[in-house]
Amino acid sequence: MSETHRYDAALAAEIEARWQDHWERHGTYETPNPSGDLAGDPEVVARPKKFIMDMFPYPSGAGLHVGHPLGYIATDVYARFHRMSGHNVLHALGFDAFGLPAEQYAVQTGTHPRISTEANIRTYRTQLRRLGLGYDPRRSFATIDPDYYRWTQWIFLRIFDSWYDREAGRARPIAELVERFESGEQPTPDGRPWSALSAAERAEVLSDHRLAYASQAPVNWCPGLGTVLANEEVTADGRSERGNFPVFKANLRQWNMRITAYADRLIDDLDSVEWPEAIKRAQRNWIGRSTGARVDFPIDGGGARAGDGDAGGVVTVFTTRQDTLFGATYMVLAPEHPLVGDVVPAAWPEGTAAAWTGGHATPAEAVASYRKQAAAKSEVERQAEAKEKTGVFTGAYATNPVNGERIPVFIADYVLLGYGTGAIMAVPAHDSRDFAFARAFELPMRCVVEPVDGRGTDPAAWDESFNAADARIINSAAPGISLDGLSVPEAKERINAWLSERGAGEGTVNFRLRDWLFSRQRYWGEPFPIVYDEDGVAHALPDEMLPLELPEIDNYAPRTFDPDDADTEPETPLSRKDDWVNVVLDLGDGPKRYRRETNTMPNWAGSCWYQLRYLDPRNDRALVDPEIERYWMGPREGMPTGGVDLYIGGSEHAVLHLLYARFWQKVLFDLGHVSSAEPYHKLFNQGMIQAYVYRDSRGFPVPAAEVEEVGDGDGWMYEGQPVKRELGKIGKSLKNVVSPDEVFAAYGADTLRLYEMAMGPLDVSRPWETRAVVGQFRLLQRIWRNVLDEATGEVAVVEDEPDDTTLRAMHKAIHGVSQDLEQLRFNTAIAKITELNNHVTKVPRVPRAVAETLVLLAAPLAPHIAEELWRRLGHEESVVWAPFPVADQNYVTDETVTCVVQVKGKIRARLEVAPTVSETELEEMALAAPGVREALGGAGIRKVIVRAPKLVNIVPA
Ligand code: ANZ
Repeated sequence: MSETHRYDAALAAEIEARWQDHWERHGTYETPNPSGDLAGDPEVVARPKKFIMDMFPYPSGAGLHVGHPLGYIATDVYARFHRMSGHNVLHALGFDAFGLPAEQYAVQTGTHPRISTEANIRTYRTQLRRLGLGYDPRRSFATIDPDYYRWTQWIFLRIFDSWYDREAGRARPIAELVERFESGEQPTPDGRPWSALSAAERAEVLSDHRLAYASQAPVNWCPGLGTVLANEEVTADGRSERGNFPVFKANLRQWNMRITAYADRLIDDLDSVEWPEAIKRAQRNWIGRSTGARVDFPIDGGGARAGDGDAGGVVTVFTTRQDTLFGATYMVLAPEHPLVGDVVPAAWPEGTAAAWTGGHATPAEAVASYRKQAAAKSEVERQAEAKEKTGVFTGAYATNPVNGERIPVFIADYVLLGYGTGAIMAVPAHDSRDFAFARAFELPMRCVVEPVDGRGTDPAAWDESFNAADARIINSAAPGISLDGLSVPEAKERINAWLSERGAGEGTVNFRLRDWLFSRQRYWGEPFPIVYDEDGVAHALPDEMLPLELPEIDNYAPRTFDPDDADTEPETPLSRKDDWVNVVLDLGDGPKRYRRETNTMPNWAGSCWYQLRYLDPRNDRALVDPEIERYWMGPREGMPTGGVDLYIGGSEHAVLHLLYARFWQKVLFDLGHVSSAEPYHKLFNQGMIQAYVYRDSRGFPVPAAEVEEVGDGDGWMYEGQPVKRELGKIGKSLKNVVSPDEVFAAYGADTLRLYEMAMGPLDVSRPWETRAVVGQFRLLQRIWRNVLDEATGEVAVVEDEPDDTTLRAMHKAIHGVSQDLEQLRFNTAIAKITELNNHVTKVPRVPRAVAETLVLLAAPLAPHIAEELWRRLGHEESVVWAPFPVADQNYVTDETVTCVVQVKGKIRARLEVAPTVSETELEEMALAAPGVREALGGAGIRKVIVRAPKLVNIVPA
């Protein structure tokens, strides 16, 4: 104990350490489950639940800086507030611990990634504990724990062992598909009976349906990292998000997750969750649902296979504007489209314009040369709106199915192979890219939609004007079909019907989303619970063989290559451990030789389901007990798809973690393992804490802590040289790291918590200012002094009732702080506490009721000092479980205000009303006032103008 009883850094440190120990010893933050090994107090279980979660951290070697805990403090305040407001609150934190940094560190130092990762986790735990975060310690885990990744592997196997039934709109066990093949209910692809297929053939058929499947396909190969990457991990300019290495398309056999099967539900269920609109939009755009049609165009090019009558003679396009089919005056295939080779004739058709040939002697030469040119560009470059359109004629012609017109077929790089069908019908009159191309190649245009008046002069506005509900189709009639006069939606419908009748296409929905590439050529990830038999058929390990633990190996490094060498192939670290790879196993049909899968799962796997493990962390029979899952996450009023009540994290995970986790949750939901179809009901993105970066004359950052301010605070010096100041991310590379440990030492954790919450609205980025932290420290000192005598340490409150003004100030604060905490407006809540505290400072002797209220209001934000004062005020029970005060509404509203009622501009009544009176209420009161009735004298009323709460103006008829 300090000698004086002044709230200073030493006293804060002593109080904080003492209560942190106390809370730990007493299991203060342990949350009871309704059943199972964490079952607890039924009275607490019976309360409404709140499951409050952070995006869990990756424990990096550098420990926490002051920017990291912003979200953790926010959820902690929210959780404490709800605990005090009568909820059973689940709040826990685990660690997302597989990942590249530990592996790279291992490669450099030879330290096993588990050792460095676990050391980092210990540092994090110490720092988080020092912040006074109220997590249930029994519910923490790391994704690298074999007890945890056992279930990651188990979920992988459930995904592997299921298929998507489109009719039922959900995943089902693959065994049920096998039954359908066996019974003939579902024909095999080549029509043979299921029993006639070999084991390998069956495996191949099933692989086309499994939600986790291995396939040979073009993938993102990053030689510089030695691994393949998911689309979500590749930047718009075709480089790895991590490390910024070039990424190439390579044809490799890899594991994929059939997330595309869920594309519709992933979009539709966004309507059931409370997420920031920007994140919903990012997901919708990433999934990219387009409703349109596929249309078949027969091609007669005279190429190798064209005209044979097989599929080689038909190119299918995807269009969202099938209503403009009559306006298609040429076709474009992506340069890499596999049918290009088939349609190219031996020689240029007679009369081919020189501009179309690119100066080449034959179509084959022209195509080969253009393909090479296109391969050198990234997708973004190819799609750039402003870019001059290039391309070359293939020498082939297609027939427009709707009017029999022959139209030339081009290849051009503005059409991408990976989208739709990789081929388009070009409608230059209504599509600006086609328009630019047609201009460049002097191709005909036909207007088939009448532009809506006043719009449609600028190609940039075409989309709107030619797509408008009042736009009409013109020039679109042929024998047997006419669209003329129809609106755009009507014409689309008519064409869809016509295409289906003729077998020439159909209405369809296209998605931008691709399946999720799920294997990595790394060591530090979950091993796949998959083995291959001698025919190369993949088998699931039986559940009893889980976890399949990562073996110890000598060399953790994935083989990396010259980052620019596309002609390399990945080599996994696990493949070098022969005795692990080649095994004899009994999978139920006797011992046989198998080869293990040597890829590992991507670092996203562990975070796809961790919300479920907090619920029932030690269950070794199931990933979560169904009753416990339903209790914490099941659907309820206002939450039709269930989920976590509040999830706080950064917005950078919009289409990565947040999309993958939703997908896994939905598969588990379909298979009946969970009752919630969405993992996270309410999502909130916190802003970033930035810090000043100081740069020298060469632009290099200098250590921010050693910079001195000069002049009027608008100049800065480092080692005698002037430096420039800007705001930036906190990090080692910018030399502006502020460690929470420094703040703990100077003021304590309660001050740090208050400061971070007071900096501004939670979702806004804000600059860290070490100098400003003391402001919150002073608030705590004043609260302390209002409760205790600093000289004696004795409680200084009196047992008198507060006077009326104090009661009003108190109840107003209770009311405002409760609302603010509920709405995550922590900064304004602190302002209200400050206001009440200032009021109390002016009261000569502080009544106990106000002092206690002040402590309770501050408890979620500054739990240590609150706990200490609460105890000194004589309470035996922890403040953590004390009821949050409830405002008496009688004191919340200001007494009354005077409302003037006028009739024809003359004052006829004065009413004393509540300031919150509603307009209708006020109108009724005004009309009922005797003076008003007299003035009206039975005349009707023409108009009543109400300006609540102060004025009503009545105009008689
Ligand atoms: C004819 C047409 C007329 C089109 C018109 C648009 C406007 P979203 O909405 O993004 O799905 N398209 C189709 N596949 C393509 C590919 N692989 N590469 C480049 N462009 C492609 O866009 C669908 C539209 O983009 C399709 O509709 C097609 O052009 C083009 F007035 O067909 B449209």
